[in-house]
Amino acid sequence: MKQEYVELFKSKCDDKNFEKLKNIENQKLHDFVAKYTKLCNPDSIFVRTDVDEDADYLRARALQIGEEKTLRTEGHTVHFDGYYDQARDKANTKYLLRPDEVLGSDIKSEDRQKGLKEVHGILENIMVGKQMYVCFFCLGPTNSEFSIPAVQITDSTYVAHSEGILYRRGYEEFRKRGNMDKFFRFVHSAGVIKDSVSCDVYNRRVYIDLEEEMVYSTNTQYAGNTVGLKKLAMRLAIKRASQEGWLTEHMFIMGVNGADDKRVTYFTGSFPSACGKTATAMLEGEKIIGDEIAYLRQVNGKIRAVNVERGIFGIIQDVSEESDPVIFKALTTPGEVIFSNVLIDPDNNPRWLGDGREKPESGINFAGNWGPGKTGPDDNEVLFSHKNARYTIKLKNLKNCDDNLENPEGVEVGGVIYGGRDSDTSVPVAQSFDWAHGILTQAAAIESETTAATLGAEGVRKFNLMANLDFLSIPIGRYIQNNLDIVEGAKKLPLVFHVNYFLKGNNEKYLNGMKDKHVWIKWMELRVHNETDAILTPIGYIPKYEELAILFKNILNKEYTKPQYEEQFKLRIPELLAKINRIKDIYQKKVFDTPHILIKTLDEQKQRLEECLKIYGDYVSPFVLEENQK
Ligand code: SPV
Ligand code: MN
Repeated sequence: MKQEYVELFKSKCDDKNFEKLKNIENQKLHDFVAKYTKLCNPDSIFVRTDVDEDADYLRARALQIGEEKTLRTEGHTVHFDGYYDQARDKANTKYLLRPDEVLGSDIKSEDRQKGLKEVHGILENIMVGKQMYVCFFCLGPTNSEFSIPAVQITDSTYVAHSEGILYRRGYEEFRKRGNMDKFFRFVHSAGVIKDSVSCDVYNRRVYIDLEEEMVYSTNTQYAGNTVGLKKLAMRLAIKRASQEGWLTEHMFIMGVNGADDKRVTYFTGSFPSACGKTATAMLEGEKIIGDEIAYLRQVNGKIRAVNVERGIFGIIQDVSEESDPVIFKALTTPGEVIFSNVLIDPDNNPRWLGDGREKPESGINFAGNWGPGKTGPDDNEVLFSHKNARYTIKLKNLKNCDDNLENPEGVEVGGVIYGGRDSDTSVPVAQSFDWAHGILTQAAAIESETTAATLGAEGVRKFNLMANLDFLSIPIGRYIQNNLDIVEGAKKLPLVFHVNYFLKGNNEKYLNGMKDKHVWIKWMELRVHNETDAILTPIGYIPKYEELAILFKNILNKEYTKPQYEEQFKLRIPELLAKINRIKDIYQKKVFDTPHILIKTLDEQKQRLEECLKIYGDYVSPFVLEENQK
């Protein structure tokens, strides 16, 4: 270590923390920590290694300084984000690009020099009076070709504590790799804190420097903006994956048991925020590996995936004993859980929207003391718990956690699922003709009605290919091409499925129950093993009534009627055509590097639908299509 750094670090660290830094022999790391120590100017530095004692220190410190508070159940704590800091800040999240770099108009960017200057200005002396935490993690399982080491600097105990739950420890990985050059770096400061929350929202920035594989985040605490290893690392990993020929996806990974419980088939699934992604990965009786981000590689002719994380930062709205028994149990029994932006009732228990219990009358939430009719500083009504309230837990504390979570080789992917919030167009489940058809007509065409997971209006239909648009760090066309290329030369390809849990009838009521997704996934599992027939339609294969009726009976003990099936699975051709036109319009007008095959494939689908319309009319019963195939 340079003598200059020895003096600097010794002036901020006690002996133990100094040794921890010194014991990593990596010049680039020391340069990084030194630079931000000088710039941010904390009072002291704590270094998080892989020992439990360090994790315990951060949790205790969060309680000590008030960024978290204890709740009634042992191990449970609560953190509040500021009133205006309840979700990802898309407007202030930008890529720093050189003048000759272009990502496309859908991806926010800023001139690199200008952005670096601005954010370094904001960071100057930002940690005066605070402690700085230097934390080492590993994205993906350790000791794996998927592993990416990462270091986080933050002055937030909540961020450091959350990260410790969500990510694998990486200090030894850094020590082992010595003078490596490639690791992700994150600098975060919550900035000025009042009543334990960030309050300088005008200087909230999330700037991503792809060239240096580094992200800056200031004046925010909300995890989606601050926990470097989550959505910020995802952006860096998308770029790195593109350069190296693998994929970073906004996907869960789950194992689905076969009917005789002798086989497990792994699925990955991409859904925009708050569209049932975690609820799918958590289906009772199945196995979860991850609910959020996956790395995928082709290995020996097969597609394999790992969970980048080892925990869940999940939306807590509508989590009840009835709807999500596994999570509900974890959230109501002792164990390490951080709740954020829920209501704390007078008994010091957390309460959230749709928890299946009687509505609370009073408590404390992100807006202060709460009671019915409460309004916030912007005069909007404040619900007792925020719609984007979250919980943070370790996967291994769940009884359905799959043994392969830490498998350095990941799991073989049998099927890939794409979903969105769509009230009037797509059937509940369909299988694409093949990989390219799925990627181009389903994955690249995801639209979803917006939710509370990002700041801004809700319920607006937004294009969101692979549920990854918010995180793309490469041009859209390039990203689609990478998704096509990953299976090139593969011996066994995953099947591609599309689901829609949000289809509504004429009366605006959902056509499906929350649990029906379990039937769809068991159908997909059978399809992967070629054990069930399907109906060929212009958009792909859909299930047959008889098969679903059996699955509904076996899995949910429910009668599934022909009229229900017909209403859910009828092809809504005018809506399907309108969607193709919307998607084509985006790819032709807004995306500068659309692969030719995309338009061609959409046109073919359009033609099939138009022919179908000519024969059968606007709305086509699945029974009619089936009959015609005989
Ligand atoms: C999402 O919005 O997709 C999330 C939460 O998973 S966040 O970490 O905010 O991105
Ligand atoms: Mn997500």
